[in-house]
Amino acid sequence: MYPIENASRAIELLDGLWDFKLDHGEALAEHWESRFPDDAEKLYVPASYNDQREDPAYRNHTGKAWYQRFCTIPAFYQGQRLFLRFDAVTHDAVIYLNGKKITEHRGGFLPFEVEITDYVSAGETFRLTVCSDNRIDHSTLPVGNEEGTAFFGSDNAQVPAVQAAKKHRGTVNLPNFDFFNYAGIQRHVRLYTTPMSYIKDITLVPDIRKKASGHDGILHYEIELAGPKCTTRDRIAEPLHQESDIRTEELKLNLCVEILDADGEVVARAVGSRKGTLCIPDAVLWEPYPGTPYLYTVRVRYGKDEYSEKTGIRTVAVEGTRFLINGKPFYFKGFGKHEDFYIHGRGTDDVLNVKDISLLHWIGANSFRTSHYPYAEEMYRLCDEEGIVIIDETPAVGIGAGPHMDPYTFPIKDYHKTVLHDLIQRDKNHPSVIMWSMGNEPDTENFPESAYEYWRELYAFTHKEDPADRPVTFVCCQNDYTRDLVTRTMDVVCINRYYGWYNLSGDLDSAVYAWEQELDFWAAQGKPVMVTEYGCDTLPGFHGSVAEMWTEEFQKEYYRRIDEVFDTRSFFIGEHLWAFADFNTIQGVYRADGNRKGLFTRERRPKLAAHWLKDRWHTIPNFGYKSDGQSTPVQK
Ligand code: GCB
Repeated sequence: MYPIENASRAIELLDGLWDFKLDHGEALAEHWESRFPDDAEKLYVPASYNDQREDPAYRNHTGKAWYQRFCTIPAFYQGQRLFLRFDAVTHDAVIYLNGKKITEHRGGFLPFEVEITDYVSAGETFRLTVCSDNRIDHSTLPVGNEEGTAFFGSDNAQVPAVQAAKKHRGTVNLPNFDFFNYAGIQRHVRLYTTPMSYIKDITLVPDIRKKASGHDGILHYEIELAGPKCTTRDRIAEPLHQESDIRTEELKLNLCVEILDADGEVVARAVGSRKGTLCIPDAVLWEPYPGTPYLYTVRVRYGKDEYSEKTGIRTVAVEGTRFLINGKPFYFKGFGKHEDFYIHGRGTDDVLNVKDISLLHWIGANSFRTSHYPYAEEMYRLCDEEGIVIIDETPAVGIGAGPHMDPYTFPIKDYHKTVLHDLIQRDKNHPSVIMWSMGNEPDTENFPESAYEYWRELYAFTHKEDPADRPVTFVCCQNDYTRDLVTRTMDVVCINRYYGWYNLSGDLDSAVYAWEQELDFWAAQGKPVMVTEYGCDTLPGFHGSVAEMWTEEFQKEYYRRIDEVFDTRSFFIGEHLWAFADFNTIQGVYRADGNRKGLFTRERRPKLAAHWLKDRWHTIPNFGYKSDGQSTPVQK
């Protein structure tokens, strides 16, 4: 659960300056976990380390990087449980406390925590050491290229990068994805407390029950408790009135679940049961902005512990070719995004999040996809409040690294399941999260049967894992869609297409033709279809009287022409442009200071097309757009 502070829980934020040193292979022998090198430098946490110093070694580092700081446990934490929580260390992490390894974690975009109550005492100062590792290969998510991939051509052996890679478990550490491989302690580190008996997890599943006039809100809840059983001495102070749903005398005295409305009034309450259903009469629903993203607070009290979580009452479903929120057909307007900004790279940035949501409102967007990894939890909390809808994506980008790479041979399926499990566990209670994306642009064309087996298994797994059973998808790469067997079986067909840019470059008549052809194919599949990426690199300030590639005029024309096609298809349920803002990538011949497909620059200035888009999107409603026909194929 996201750490919170209240009368029963405290948090020490361990952000700030840490000692830092890149490891070129010496750390193990020199035992940096016990004795940090004297020549360590200072670096800020949370942030990627890559751009914090004027040293190419920082920017291009492959391998381990070490952090250290001292922390003091306040004496008045005596008698509490102590946890260390890392919101994300990219990609892998090993954590040491006073030189002793206490936990490790694989994957750079999801939180992990470790209880340290038995390792330290209140009032004590301890040394916290973190070893992060940014190496990527076929066993990691996101996927890295390995020696033997087509990356270097046929004669790889003498390539310096490959030689260097030999030192690093054989990987060349070049991303098989198009964003800079930022690394380090990129999100908050916290020390937090709970009482000895505590609330470990809360699962909330909303529903709506129609009645003669209006509807009631339904909230199914399940609470996981941990620690020694509470005794009557721990009983919560306020008297409990509702006697129904009481399983045992013990719990009756010690467990209480309440729903509070936005004014803080209790509108539903249950006592004594870890699992149950609460009804909110005439509930106000959570609706995407400019509707009201109304939030209720679920307050759980157990003995001396208390935890509050905000959530919304809303439903999500796919019906025929429609995507329904609260039973109404929703049209996605938005972007694929990145966590990316100057200097701190992928580091948590709440100010930037607020700014980005404000820009989404400004331009009339209602949604985004967390391409290509789960974002910091603060962003989801903000979207709950601001009514922005999220397609929540795992870091499974780059599976299938070329025509000779059968995705089934990638040693990641079990790990991919773990990531899906952890993602759902982290984000399951957010009303803003309305669909899971299992990954981005795997190869589904060269080995269609293998791809089918791989993704269908994960699809079933994801549905089973989500207590709210949201729609599940993955995002399909530009390919021969007639060969692809699996995309058509997803709840929503999500396609990335670059007609007019990477293919049919600059030729918008042909791009429109290609879209029409392809949409005729998808129309026959009877599924809701949306575009999750389409776009063109655009240099701000670069203009032309003729709309040619790279100019601001071309970007506007590209979207204007293609959107006209989307508007004629009733099964087409949304447009996510690529990308929200320009972002940093590995250097390369296709990239001029990163990827420039943003509708906003990296510093968040709108490009010309953004103004055009603003006019378009403010006339397209969230609900009921093209609501005439639904599952009828090809309504041109
Ligand atoms: C894609 C990828 C995205 C890239 C984009 C591009 O298909 O999903 O990560 O940045 O193309 O601009 O090439």
